[in-house]
Amino acid sequence: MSLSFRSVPRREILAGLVLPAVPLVALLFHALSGGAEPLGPLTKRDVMIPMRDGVRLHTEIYSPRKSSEPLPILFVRTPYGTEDDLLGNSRQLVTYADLLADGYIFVIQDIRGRYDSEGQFVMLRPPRDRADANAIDESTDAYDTIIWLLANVPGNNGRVGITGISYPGWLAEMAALDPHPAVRAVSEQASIADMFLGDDFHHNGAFRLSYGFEYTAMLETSKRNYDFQFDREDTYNWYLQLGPLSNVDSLYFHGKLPAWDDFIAHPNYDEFWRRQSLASYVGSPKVPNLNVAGWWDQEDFYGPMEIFELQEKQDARRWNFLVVGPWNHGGWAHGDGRSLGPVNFGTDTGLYFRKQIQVPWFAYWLKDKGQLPFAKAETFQTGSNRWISYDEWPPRNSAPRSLYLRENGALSYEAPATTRDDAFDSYISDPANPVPYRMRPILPTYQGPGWTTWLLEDQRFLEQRSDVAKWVSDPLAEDLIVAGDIVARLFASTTGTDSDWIVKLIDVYPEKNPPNRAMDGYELIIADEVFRGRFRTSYEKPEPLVPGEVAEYRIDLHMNNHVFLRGHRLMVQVQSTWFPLIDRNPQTFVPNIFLARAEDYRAATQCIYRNQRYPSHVELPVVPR
Ligand code: PG9
Repeated sequence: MSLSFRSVPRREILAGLVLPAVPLVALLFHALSGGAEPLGPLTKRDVMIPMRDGVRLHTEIYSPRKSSEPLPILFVRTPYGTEDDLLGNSRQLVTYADLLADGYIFVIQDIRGRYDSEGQFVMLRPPRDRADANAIDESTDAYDTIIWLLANVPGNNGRVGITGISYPGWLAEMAALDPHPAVRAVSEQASIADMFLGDDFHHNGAFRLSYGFEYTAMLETSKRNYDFQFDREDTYNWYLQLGPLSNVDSLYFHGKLPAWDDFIAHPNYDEFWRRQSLASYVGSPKVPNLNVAGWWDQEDFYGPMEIFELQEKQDARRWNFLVVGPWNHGGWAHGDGRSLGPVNFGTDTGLYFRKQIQVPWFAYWLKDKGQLPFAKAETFQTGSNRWISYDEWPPRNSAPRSLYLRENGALSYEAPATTRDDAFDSYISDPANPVPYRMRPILPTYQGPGWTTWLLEDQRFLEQRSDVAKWVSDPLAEDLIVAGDIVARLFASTTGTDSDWIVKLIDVYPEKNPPNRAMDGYELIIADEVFRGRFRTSYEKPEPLVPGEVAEYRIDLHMNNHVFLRGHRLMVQVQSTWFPLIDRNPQTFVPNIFLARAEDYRAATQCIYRNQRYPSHVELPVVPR
């Protein structure tokens, strides 16, 4: 027998009316639960739950019919709809199949203003003003829902776990800021933490054009997801022909999409971004929190790492946990996780996470069962391809070691000795011909597999570009283990008055790679980031760069856990466009790039220095062997 579903039509609180079991989903569950059916079919209820201000939120409740004991509630909130299949059951049941097979009442809810919920949607609604007793936010909506669930869902054990991936992960984190006492565990997974500094909309102040544009259109055109209709296949061309960013509103959005209006109104790190940033709210965890991230997350890697770090500063109760695996955005939630793009990890990382980490972790807090699966952090070390459990993250035993950009395209542990002013490499960055961030054609973000694996694309596709500078090490004589924060220190000048700097740290496979010939000579990104030069001294008050003057840029390439294997080489690439992932920097300082004119976009000559005074390098957190 298998877990199966009984479906009821969507209406306000329906009692008793139960349709026949749904065979398709039942079969799927049968497979996912290994054929066991401890809990019988699930009953679905579709309800509208009133919040404190009278707004009602559409909520689906799936309860096992055969449990011998009261069960905890697993609660997910979402702006993307409950994703009902043709038979009316949420596809999210499959995402959480391993957990549900362990025995939970599953609840999924449309947030305010989305899909079948009432009220108004606000993109990443900031926490309420506590001085206003009538104010609401995502935290109060979670709280009010839980009050209702505890009173109205039979068979619950009085405990609630909240989880979600990405926007739903952020919603879980918001619920955890001010949790209802019944919330005993939260797992934010790929939550955003700061949309100006590191997540979907900007990185270090550089605007993520394709994502920012397409996501805003998707969420704010209608209550239901909407796909912007491009008139051609390759969006690289579309975005280039768009011209300056100001054309977005004049040609397409016409001031009707609030999130886009906010991008224009807040080009710098002001109160708007600070109010939204989790750094303003997250401190000591109020409930146990399992933070989950993927090394190749193309959307929100910064968020979960930042939340873990913020909570780690005040974690006296040891309620702060971290799991990072070799995944793209949300990749831990489906499939076996044995490979990503062309990279094979030799083990089922996704299954391991779902069965060996997520299930026991929630069972420990919500059912008083078993043991915690690890103490503080468990991260997958790529290269050696194994899970490592840590009492502390980043690990204490790593120490920074500098890898210098040198003459003739070399990378070396030895700092440059030359004092020559002309010891630099240079390239021309032309906004009229920006470097594509992945191989073209670049389909719309959510179309095809391109977006979800672009971070793993072979960087040799850029070989012919003269505007990508690169430096390569000799083949490694022994394995190089890197665990912790990787930081680039770039000394650079431009002939313009503003500039972007993109740095990539790449693992170069041997020309002949016998374990997997498909990876011969492959150039795999391990760490990367963009920095918008105008914010060099302050994100609040950008300043023009002085043409020709060398400036230092500290660019955090973020945490990692990777072994560069013997025989591999390291490569650093630097470029100034990454299009249309990042909007083109005009390279002429203007107060607000969203209002730049076509004539502000100009080519500039970029110089990356490598002498005694300006020793550009990358700091690697090296673990002794
Ligand atoms: N990366 C998506 C997102 C999260 C939060 C705000 C905006 C976008 C997501 O996958 O949900």
